[in-house]
Amino acid sequence: YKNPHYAPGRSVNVHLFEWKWDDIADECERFLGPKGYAGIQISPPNENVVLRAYNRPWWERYQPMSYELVTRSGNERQFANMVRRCNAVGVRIYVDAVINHMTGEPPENVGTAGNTGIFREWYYPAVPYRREHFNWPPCGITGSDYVTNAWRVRNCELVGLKDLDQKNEHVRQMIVNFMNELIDLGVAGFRIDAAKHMWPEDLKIIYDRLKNLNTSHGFPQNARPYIYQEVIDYGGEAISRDEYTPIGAVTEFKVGLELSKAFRGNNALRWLSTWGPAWGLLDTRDSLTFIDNHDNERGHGGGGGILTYKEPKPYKAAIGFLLAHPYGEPQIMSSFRFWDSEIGPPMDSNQNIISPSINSDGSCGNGWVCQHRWRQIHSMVGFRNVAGNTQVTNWWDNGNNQIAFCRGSRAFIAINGENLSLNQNLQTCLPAGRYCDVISGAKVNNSCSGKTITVGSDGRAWITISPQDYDMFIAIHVGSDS
Ligand code: LM2
Ligand code: CA
Repeated sequence: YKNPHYAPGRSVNVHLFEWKWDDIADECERFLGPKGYAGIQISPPNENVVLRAYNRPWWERYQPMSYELVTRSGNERQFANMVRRCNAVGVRIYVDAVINHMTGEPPENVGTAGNTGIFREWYYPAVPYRREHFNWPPCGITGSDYVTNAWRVRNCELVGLKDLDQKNEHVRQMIVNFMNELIDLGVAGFRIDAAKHMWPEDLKIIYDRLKNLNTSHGFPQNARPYIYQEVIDYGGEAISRDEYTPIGAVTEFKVGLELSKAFRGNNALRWLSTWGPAWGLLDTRDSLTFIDNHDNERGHGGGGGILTYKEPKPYKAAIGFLLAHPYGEPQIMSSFRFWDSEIGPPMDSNQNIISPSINSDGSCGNGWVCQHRWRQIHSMVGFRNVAGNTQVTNWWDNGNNQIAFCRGSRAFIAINGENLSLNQNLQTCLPAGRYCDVISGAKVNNSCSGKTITVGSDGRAWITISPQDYDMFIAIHVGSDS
C-alpha cells in the first residue's frame, strides 16, 4: 500500500482542494500532465450534507450522507471522465476517503445527491446505515482524551460527527464497496481521513479487501492501491503514527512544522543537512510529506504556525527544499483564497462552485490561488523528476542560513535564508555549460528570462542570491542548460 504507482519519471502529488471534476480533467491535459505532475488528491467525491445555512463551508464535504458519487464537484459520469482523462496523460487520482463518520446534527438534512437522513436516529437510508452501525452509546472526544485515552479517540465522536463502527461487518462492507467502486473507475489510491480515529486492525481488514488497481487504466498487474493515512502526530499523544505504518503510508505533519520554522528564520537552515529520520521523521517510504494542508493552512485540525500562500517568499522556499530533497513522498497544496477559516470555495449566487479562470501569464483567477501553477513550484516538480532517485551530495552551508546541495550529477539548489547576500563559488555537480535558473525565470526558446548560471569544467559556478531578490533560492538541472 506504500507504492503510489506514479507514471515513470513523475514524483509530486497536488491537492486540488474543492476543484470540480471537469476542471481537473482540463487541468490534467493542459497543465499537470505536460508539467510532469504525478497525481492529484481530490476532495471527497461522495454525497455530503448541504449546509446552505452556513453558506456552504468547505467542511460540509467532511459530513458524508451516502457513498453516491454526487457532490458540488460533479457526478459519477464526470468523475469517471476525469479519472480516464488524467490517467491518459500520466496523472493519477487519489481520493480523500471519509470513512470514520457520517454527519453531525446540522440544521439541514438533504445531501448533494438529494438523499436525506434522520440524524437523531443515526439513520442514513441511502447507504444504508442505522443505529447499530455506529459506536454506541455516543460520547464526544475531549481535548485530554488525545493525551490519555486512545479508546475514546477512536470510539467517541470527533466534533460531534456520528462515529461509524468499523468492527461491524456491514460497515466494513459498505466502505469496501465504496472504495472498490472508485478503484474500478481507475483511481490509484486513497487519503484516509481521520485515520487516528479508527483502529488500525479494522483499517487493515478494509484495505485487504480492496481490489487491485484497474489494469485497463494503465496500472500493472497485482498493484495495490496507495494508502496514506491522515494521522496528526506531533508527539505526546496516546496514539502514535507508528501504529499505522505497518498498514500503509502516513501523513508526516512534522515536516510542515519543522520546515515552516526553519524557513521563517527560527531554526538555522544548516541543520537541514541531516533532514529525514534523524529529525524524528518517519522512514522515507512511510512518509507523505507537505508544508500545508487544507486544515492547517486555515488553522483547523489543531495546527497553526504553518507557512501558507499568504507568506509567499518563505513558503515557496520551503516547498523548494521539500521538493529538492529526496526524503518522503511530497504533496503540495493548491488553495482558493480565503479571509475566514470557514468560507467555502468561490461560488456563484446559486452556490455552485465557480471554475478557475486561467490568466495570460498562466496564473489562476476567480479566487483560486493555484500554487501548482506558480513557476517556482512547478519548476521544482520538474527538478524532482529530473533528480530521480539520486542522493544528496556536496552539501554546503555557511554555518548559518545559506545552504546548497546537489542531487547526484542531475540537479543543484542553493537557498539564502539570511539578510546577507549569498556570493559563493559552489560545486554544482553538473556538466559544464550555461544553465537557466528555473526559479527566477525559465528558458524560453533559446534564451533565459531569469538568472543565467555558468558551470565550469570543474562543475563549479558563481552563485549569487541577494536578500532583495524576489525568491530565496535558485535551482538548475540537467535540461535547464541553454
Ligand atoms: C479531518 N481529518 O481528520 C479533516 O481533514 C478535517 O477537515 C475534518 O474537519 C475532520 N477530519 C472530519 O472529517 C472539518 C472541519 C470541522 C468540521 C468537520 C465536519 O475542520 O470544523 O466540523 O469538517 O464538517 C463542523 C463544525 C463543528 C461541528 C461539526 C459537526 O465546524 O463545529 O461540531 O461540523 O456538525 C459540532
Ligand atoms: Ca471513530
